[in-house]
Amino acid sequence: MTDLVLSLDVTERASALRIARACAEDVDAIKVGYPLVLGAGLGIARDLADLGIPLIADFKVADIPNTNTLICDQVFAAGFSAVIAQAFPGPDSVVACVESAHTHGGECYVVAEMSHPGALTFFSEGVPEAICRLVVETGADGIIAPATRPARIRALRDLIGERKILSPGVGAQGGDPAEVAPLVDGMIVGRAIYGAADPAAAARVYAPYRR
Ligand code: NUP
Repeated sequence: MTDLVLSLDVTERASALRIARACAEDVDAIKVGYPLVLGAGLGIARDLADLGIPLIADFKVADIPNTNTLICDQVFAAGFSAVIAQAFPGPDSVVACVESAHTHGGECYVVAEMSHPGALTFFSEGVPEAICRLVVETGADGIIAPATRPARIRALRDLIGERKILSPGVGAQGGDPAEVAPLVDGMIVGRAIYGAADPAAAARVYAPYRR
């Protein structure tokens, strides 16, 4: 039904590689963000990419267009195949990420609505819907939408057509995989897998929901 994306938010290179190798058969992609890159260095991306698993850069890129281009070019040169950007800097900033991604044969996802409780302070009152329109206009490949609010995933799906939805919030944040998996293209799971005593076994819990 959906891809399983492991959010690898550990901070040590050895742990990251051990968990990634253990889970390689049981996940479809690995998402890497600031915790791991700041802890282990950007070279961790090449090490993980060499395992043959697609890598998503969760840097929530949110700057002026020129800086976004510089950031995304580094992301794709490092071995990532997708990048996550924020929409609030505006369409030209998102276009910079999309163009860099597509130039490198990669993808760009845009955060439409975040999964934590406080997200509703600003991701509300039509903002996620406006972001979805921006995603269509800019040619981005998909959105990040909250597994903690399946009704919102359904609402945003109607606005983005064939574009993809990656959804964090299953597991530690309380999202229910049985409810979320049929609604999304990728379910992002972090602590419930990498924090388990046996990460591979924890990843296999999600096997019934994978396509
Ligand atoms: O809205 C978002 N919610 C979220 O949790 C957007 C995200 N990118 N994330 C990320 O997904 C978060 O930073 C973490 O890396 C992962 C979820 O991890 P966990 O709650 O499953 O441990």
